[in-house]
Amino acid sequence: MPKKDLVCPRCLESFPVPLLRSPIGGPQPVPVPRRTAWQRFSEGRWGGQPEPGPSSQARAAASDAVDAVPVCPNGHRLPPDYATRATVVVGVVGLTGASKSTFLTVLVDALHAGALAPLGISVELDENSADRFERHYHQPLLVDHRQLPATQPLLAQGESPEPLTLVLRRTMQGGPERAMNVVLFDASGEQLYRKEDLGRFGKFLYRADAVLVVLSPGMFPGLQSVADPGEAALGMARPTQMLVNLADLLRSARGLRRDGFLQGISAGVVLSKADKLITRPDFPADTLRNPEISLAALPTLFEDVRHNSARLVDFLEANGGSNLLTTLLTRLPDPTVHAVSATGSDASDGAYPSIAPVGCLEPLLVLLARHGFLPSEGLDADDADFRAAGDRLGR
Ligand SMILES: Nc1nc2c(ncn2[C@@H]2O[C@H](COP(=O)(O)OP(=O)(O)OP(=O)(O)O)[C@@H](O)[C@H]2O)c(=O)[nH]1
Ligand SMILES: [Mg+2]
Ligand SMILES: [Zn+2]
Repeated sequence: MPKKDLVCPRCLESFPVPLLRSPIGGPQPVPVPRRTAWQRFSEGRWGGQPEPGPSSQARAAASDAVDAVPVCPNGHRLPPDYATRATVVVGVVGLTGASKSTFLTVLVDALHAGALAPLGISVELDENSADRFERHYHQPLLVDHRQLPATQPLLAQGESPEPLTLVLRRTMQGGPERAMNVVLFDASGEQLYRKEDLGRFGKFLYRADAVLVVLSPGMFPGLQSVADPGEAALGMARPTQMLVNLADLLRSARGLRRDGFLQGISAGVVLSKADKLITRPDFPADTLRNPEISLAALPTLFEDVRHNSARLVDFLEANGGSNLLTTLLTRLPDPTVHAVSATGSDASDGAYPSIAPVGCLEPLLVLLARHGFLPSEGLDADDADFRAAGDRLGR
């Protein structure tokens, strides 16, 4: 299999090898051999001793090369060691006002605060993302408790959605450390609906290894009593068209036919703002939860995910979402549906009294399992059937 291209965590451009930018010159596309650890060690120790071999000019050039920074073709500096880790690019998609930015904010905040520590996973935000995350997401929502503004659409050519990059590190007991880049990007809703905008935005979705589709309950005909202003008027045709466009785009990016299997792509569905649904008698309220997280409990957690996902599909179908759900389930690879509340409650007058996220981690845990970063036992129907059979046999 050909080696996967790298992807820039700033502009999502993909490229085979990083360019090297010297601190004094422009990009230099030829990789320059680095000095060995031994050379650096010995020079520092016995500096001033002219080494036999390269001229002083050649040494100066080599020294520039050491200081050269790896960059993408657009000149964005790559985070340290970025190219040595596998990267999963996650597109968070959904119509305007679905809760994409709000969900992303509480998710990244929880990860950064150590939510995956019980699984032996540490999470770091790369330097550039950390700054943007603080100013545009964390401070307004989680410190000031204000509603986030609508995400700006990408208008100009060359603009990119400015993703947030996380580095996940997992230390297996006694085993080698494994690390992965997770690049999350937030999409302005309207650009996933209109065909001409999808062309511009599609450039980024082309590169997605995972999609998290965020659906607001208010757009389902049976759930209009919980709609936010403007939501109920959207109707079901738009979100359905958005999913058809998205599925077509993911396939055409991989040269697949319309019904081709999307190998290596994972899909999760977030039923957002589920705090507004818990008082409805037909809503399976226990699907909105913060489950205990541990390696030992993961298989059970994933079995619950599958079970709850089926119940949420039934709930949404009964509330007028049949076409949309059919589109989702037939065009995206094996999606799981999750009840999520990013804030725990509605905002009033633009502010939240408090913020208590529920269910935000679950879609990410499934994503990590689908991309091989966590064991996936329990996620596939076969696993569960096998276990059930084992239980019946008294094993
Ligand atoms: N009750 C409740 N309301 C929420 C929740 N998450 C978001 N909302 C509401 O939905 C609004 C829109 O959320 P955003 O996160 O800005 O939506 P978005 O998908 O990023 O929208 P665009 O940027 O326009 O594409 C928020 O301002 C809140 O009023 C939630 O978990 N519970
Ligand atoms: Mg937004
Ligand atoms: Zn770039």
